[in-house]
Amino acid sequence: TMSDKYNIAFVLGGPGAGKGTQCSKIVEEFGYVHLSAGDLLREERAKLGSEFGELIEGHIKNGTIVPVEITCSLLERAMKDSKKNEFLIDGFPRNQDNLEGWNKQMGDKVNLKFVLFFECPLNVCTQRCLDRGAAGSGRADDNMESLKKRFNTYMTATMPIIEHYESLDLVRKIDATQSPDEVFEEVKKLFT
Ligand code: UP5
Ligand code: MG
Repeated sequence: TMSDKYNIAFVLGGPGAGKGTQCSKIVEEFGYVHLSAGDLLREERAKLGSEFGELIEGHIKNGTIVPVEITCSLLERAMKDSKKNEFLIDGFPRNQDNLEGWNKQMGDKVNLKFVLFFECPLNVCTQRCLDRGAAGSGRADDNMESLKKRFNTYMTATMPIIEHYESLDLVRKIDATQSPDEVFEEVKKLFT
């Protein structure tokens, strides 16, 4: 039955579209567990003696995508450790390698409810990330040089994944240009 599987929603959208911000609101109101693949990778990178630290750092600075074996294992471990059953998986899957690796490792263990897609134009996303960098985010990729690369990866590698899920009628598209509260009004409708 469905009930012995994890219920998940993937959360996608460009860099700075507001995935993390909206996930926090969903957690508050609907009690999902939020797992940001980027946050898990940054945590893993920061671990003393992590064998993947340098590899992760390189990918994040260049806006390229970490091999799926690493990301998928971090996600599965976090899911197990949480002892919960409902997850928002934020910022994943981002390319074909991610999609195939996930399906192979997790396909039988999850029920994918939908893919929440935050649509936000490049200029708005860029400004949000630059503002966050200027405010001291400490993120190695909140600078113009990394942002150009993040966007390039998003357009060439991640959009095809969104299109794949669109063809399965699983994408729920949200205009992410309004204020966080206004965006959340739209998000809520999908969870109630
Ligand atoms: N903000 C948010 N919503 C706003 C709104 N409605 N109006 C005005 N401002 C708004 O928001 C970004 C900023 O904008 C914040 O300052 C926020 O206050 C403001 P946030 O909610 O953080 O947006 P988010 O979409 O989560 O942006 P993030 O920068 O996290 O997106 P990315 O997708 O670029 O970053 P992520 O952490 O997912 O990935 C980083 C890198 O990790 C990738 O480039 C890649 O190298 C690597 N990675 C992998 O290799 N594999 C993975 O599976 C995942 C990541
Ligand atoms: Mg994020």
